Amino acid sequence: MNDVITIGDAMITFDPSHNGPMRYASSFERKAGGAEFNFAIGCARLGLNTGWISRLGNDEFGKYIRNFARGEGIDVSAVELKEGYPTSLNFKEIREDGSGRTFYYRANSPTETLTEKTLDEAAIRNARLLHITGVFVAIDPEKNIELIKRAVTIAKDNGVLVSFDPNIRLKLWNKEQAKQVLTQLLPYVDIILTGLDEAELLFGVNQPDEILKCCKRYGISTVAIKKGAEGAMANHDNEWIERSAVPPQKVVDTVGAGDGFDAGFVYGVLQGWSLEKTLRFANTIGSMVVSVYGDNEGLPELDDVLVQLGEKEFIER
Ligand code: KDG
Repeated sequence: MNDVITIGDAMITFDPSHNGPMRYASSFERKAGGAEFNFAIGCARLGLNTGWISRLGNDEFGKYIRNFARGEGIDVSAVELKEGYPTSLNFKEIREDGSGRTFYYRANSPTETLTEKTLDEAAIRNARLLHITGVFVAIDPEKNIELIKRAVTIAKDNGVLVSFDPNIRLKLWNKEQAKQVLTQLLPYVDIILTGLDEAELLFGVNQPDEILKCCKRYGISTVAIKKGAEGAMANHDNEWIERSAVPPQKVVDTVGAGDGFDAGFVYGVLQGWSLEKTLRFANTIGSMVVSVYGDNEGLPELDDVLVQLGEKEFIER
């Protein structure tokens, strides 16, 4: 039985060897990324039994990603390699402040072969929490919204918590389409992990109390608002808890910080921690991620977070 299950694609991520416009980057390091994939890695490193439902190309890149996930201890029994669908690619541009742009090559995605019929329903039924994000839906909105609706229905019918990060990627779809499609998922969500801009896109409001009201209308019981360098706030039982960000040692690459926060938040929820403790933990992970190049290399193991929080001694040698 897994603690956590997630559904989504992963891509080969090419990280440039130097910062600046990508057209001038002539050498790249081959890595792997993808929002749900990063989340799964984050959970697994914290010690949660984590499963990932996906499809990759039956090619060298697909095999690399599956091996990578397996090496992280992720249950890949619901990951299949598909002939005729190349594993997707993502070239990154990184700017001096650590922010970046992505250039996707994800047409003909292997996840097109992941359908309601081929969904591993038992993997969802047997988990404690299902994590979904808007990225996977955006790859093929018409098909994937039905697939994810099926997944969250199974979760609800079996008492599995549902966490949702809108993860709006405007390179994959436009705002109107994202809103129209993603709001269909909200009635099934228990925990929303969102940026303010994403909440505004979904709900048309941008003040925390207004966002909370909208979430309540959908029956969402826990709301976490991620504010990047300003930290995060969360609400369960009507009380807002706000925590400033943990200042990172340095900011080199901000991609994946939100996925790390999500993994940390879900970890706290599954441990039954207070919102305060959960936020502090999740913020710490977000800050650790931005200090390391790569979409998931900075995701810490549990002990690393505890050292960072001053709850465990760091022994160098
Ligand atoms: O959240 C980080 C991911 O978005 C990144 O690893 C890859 O751009 C990406 C995507 O769309 O999944």
